[in-house]
Amino acid sequence: MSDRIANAQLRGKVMSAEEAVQFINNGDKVGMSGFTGAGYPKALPTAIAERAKEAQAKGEEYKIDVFTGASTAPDCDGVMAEAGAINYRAPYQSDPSMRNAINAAEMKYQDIHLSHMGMLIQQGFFGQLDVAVVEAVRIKEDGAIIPSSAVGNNVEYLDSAKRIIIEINSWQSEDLEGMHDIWRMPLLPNRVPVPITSPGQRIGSPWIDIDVDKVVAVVETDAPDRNAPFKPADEVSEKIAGNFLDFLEGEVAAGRLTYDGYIMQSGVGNVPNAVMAGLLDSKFENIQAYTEVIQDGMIDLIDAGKMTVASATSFALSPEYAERMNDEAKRYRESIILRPQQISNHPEVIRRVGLIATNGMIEADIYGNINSTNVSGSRMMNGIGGSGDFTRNGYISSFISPSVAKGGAISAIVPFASHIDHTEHDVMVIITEYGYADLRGLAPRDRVKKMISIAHPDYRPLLEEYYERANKGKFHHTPHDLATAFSFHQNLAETGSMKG
Ligand code: 0RQ
Repeated sequence: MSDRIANAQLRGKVMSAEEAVQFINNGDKVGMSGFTGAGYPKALPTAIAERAKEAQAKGEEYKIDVFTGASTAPDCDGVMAEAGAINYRAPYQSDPSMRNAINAAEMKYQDIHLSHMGMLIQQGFFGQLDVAVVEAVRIKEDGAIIPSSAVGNNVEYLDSAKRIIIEINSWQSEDLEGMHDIWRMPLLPNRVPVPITSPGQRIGSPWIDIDVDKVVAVVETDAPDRNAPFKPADEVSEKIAGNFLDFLEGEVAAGRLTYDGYIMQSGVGNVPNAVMAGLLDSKFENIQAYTEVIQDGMIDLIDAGKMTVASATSFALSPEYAERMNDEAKRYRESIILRPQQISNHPEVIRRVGLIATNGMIEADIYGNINSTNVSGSRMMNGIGGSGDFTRNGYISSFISPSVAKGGAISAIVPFASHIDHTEHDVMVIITEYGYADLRGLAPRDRVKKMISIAHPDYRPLLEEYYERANKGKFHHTPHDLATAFSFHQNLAETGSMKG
């Protein structure tokens, strides 16, 4: 294993996670690697959880603030949340235990645009970062590190932290070396343009330079990234994929897109993964991705010769595909680039390359406002993730979702979104299994009919009734009846179904 640690000074820092956790104190601000179940530290989170439990048993407090790239996994966010080890967490999570702790106010959570997080740390808005805990594939002779299956905010955390702990994970393929493209964004007032003009362009180095003297511990691990497998596509997700393709075909017919060179961004989830499966049999060729995560569907597109390049900040692969990536990283690194998330999600590059953004949603309202995060306005699901970065700046922004959730008890189309992450100004197209609502160029009142047409048939009469009622009011630009605008959500709370 130590042949993965080529720097002599850092070889002298190898210790167990139990020893290394002594460098993380109560109240510390800790920046961790990790993005959508990839590249997160495998040993320190459990050691942190154990330390918190020991402190609690003695009636002492041990809680830390944790910043990551995005979500991690049960052996990272899960163990720390279950042990009550976290005071504050940002910028994104999707762990069931952590979600429960957040919604029970047992810990604080701030849901932050993913492109902002590293920058906010560097600019000092959170105070001094104490420790960076970063997983790497190997340490070079000069101490620079090769990141593993995610880059996330590693650069900003390593640059900003007082102390550094590196986890060297021998499960991660050494052939990932060469896949990363590390470029540092200078801080204000020294900003420069990000010199990326197409998704496949490399602008930096394949390693991260670090201040070797800040490294207090190196911990060796051998554990897989733990991502949940995707649900197999069902009839509904296949229909959504079909409607998404119809939409793309319409863009080709209108001369706004060609079959050659569509640039995609895709959110994580079962439905986005099914949409990518739909593209496999489509007429689209030479697809490129400028996105934040590489999911199974993109690997299939690369293997089929349909996708030429995928630029992202991490993998979000099922266990089967993660093993395949480990075996064949040498081949895949020809067509995959992993960048810092400040760059993978950078508004300037997103606008320049002209991508089509496609993300999941919790609900949309009849005017096209989108709730991505809070069920019934208050219950945090995951977070906004990168959906805001891409929706606001994409050439076209789209949202895809089944028309109902929880066996039909919840409609994805509601009178008024109970929380708004993406406003009507940013949202262009919404797609369900019943078709797509193209909202471009439409005034609010003209959007309503299109939105109701993609709602589940059971909910269409209820939405029509609401709109009629809303129109009895005095003002008609965006008609609402505030007394009943949340009646769907109230019904759900009172009866268990939005139908009432
Ligand atoms: O719950 O798993 O208990 O059955 O949400 O829903 O339909 O499988 O869809 O996997 O695409 O997730 C919005 C959560 C959709 C996701 C959301 C319940 C539903 C199910 C999953 P179960 P589906 P998806 C890239 C960009 C925000 C972040 C983002 C998300 C579970 O897309 O988190 O886009 N997006 N980031 O039953 C109650 C509703 C519901 C609902 C769905 N209206 N009310 N529950 N569900 N709609 C990623 C990153 O940035 C890292």
